Amino acid sequence: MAETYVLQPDYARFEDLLTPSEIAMRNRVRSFVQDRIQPRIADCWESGTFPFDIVPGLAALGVLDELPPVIAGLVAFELERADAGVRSLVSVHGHLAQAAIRLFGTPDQQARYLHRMARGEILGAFSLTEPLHGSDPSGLEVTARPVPGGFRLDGHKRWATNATHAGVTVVWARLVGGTDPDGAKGPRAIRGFLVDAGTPGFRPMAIHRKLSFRVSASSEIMFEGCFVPESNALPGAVGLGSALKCLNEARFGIVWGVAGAAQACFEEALEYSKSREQFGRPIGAFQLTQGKLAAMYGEVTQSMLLALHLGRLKERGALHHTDVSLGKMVNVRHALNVARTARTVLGAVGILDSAVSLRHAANLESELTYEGTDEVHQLVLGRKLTGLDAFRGE
Ligand code: TGC
Repeated sequence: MAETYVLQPDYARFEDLLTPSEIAMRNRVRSFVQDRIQPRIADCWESGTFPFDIVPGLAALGVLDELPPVIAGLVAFELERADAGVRSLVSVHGHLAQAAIRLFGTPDQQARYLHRMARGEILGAFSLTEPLHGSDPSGLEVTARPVPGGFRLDGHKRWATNATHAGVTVVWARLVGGTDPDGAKGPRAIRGFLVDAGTPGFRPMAIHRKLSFRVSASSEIMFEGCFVPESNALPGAVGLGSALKCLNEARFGIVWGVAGAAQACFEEALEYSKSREQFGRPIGAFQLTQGKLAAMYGEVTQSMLLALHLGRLKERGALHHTDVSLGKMVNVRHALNVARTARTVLGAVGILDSAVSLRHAANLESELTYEGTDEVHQLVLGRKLTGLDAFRGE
């Protein structure tokens, strides 16, 4: 009789495409996630809280500092295998807040913030979205009015991850008044500012009762006469394009992160299909289940390969923001398919918090929407393919 053997999924020998140092970093992060995060993630989800005591451990791993693109991607992948909220904390801190300071800050600002952020002494947040301005941030209404020595910020922001716990928040506001010819209406009127925790008139508040991203400090922020000194205005952060440059970095992290979530769901379903018996056989022996497993395996593998390809382009400085839109749109769709399918393999067990797939599916519903909705990325690609702008009908 032929020997029966089971191959571990190797995702088209994905690991062969990584360097030894990339594999070493991935393994270190995977161990940390398995030991320090996985055992408590269901409780964090249930209580709707982020386990902030892991931040020093994340800093010790080096993941709160700038990393080469593929390593940063692998880190996002491993963190989101645990939960998108964990990956988001690191993405917002690094890809958005640190990136803004690195790209647009003065040497003094970089010296004041970046080292402390890399060591996890302070967290970063990033605040662009407002209650009335999500997909179209060009209309944002939070104002920055020049006053002696700096600016006064007023208005209302929403959906800023980490803001309730951040030492510094990068805030995008509309310059009004003053003598600056770019003020108020011009395309260069949107500016970036660094707002320190505890600044009078800066009031971040937690958003509660979420059905997704429960392990994430989603925040709303009120600005009421919030004084920001001139030394905290980011001189290079001029115009919406500056904010969008930072979003590219975060979207790149999502391309990788959601592939990690998809892999976690697929592997959960695969294991379960081998042990769960119905009609006298493991459910993995049924053709319908094998069809689901094969389809999930294909989607996970495609996602990983696309993420890696974009990462290698980024290393060469050849990644265009429309490539990131492609990756974000495709990989979130794959991951949602995989998470939902995995839940069907798990049956009723799949609705308990001891299983991961439905939690990932709930998070992926947010990821379909944030950092550019699926629809925004479709239209970015449509504009690239046709040369016609569906956003503004020009
Ligand atoms: P558009 O005319 O296309 O562009 C204005 C300027 O920006 C440039 N640009 C980009 N640059 C870098 N990366 C990108 N992805 C870019 N997209 C556009 C563009 O070249 C232009 O530059 P310039 O020099 O010619 O002026 O702008 P538009 O107003 O037509 O809008 C285009 C659109 C819809 C694609 C853009 O507005 C968009 O991406 N909207 C989605 C916004 C979004 O993703 N929001 C989510 C933010 S997440 C959040 O706020 C929470 S923070 C994260 C957290 O805490 O979880």
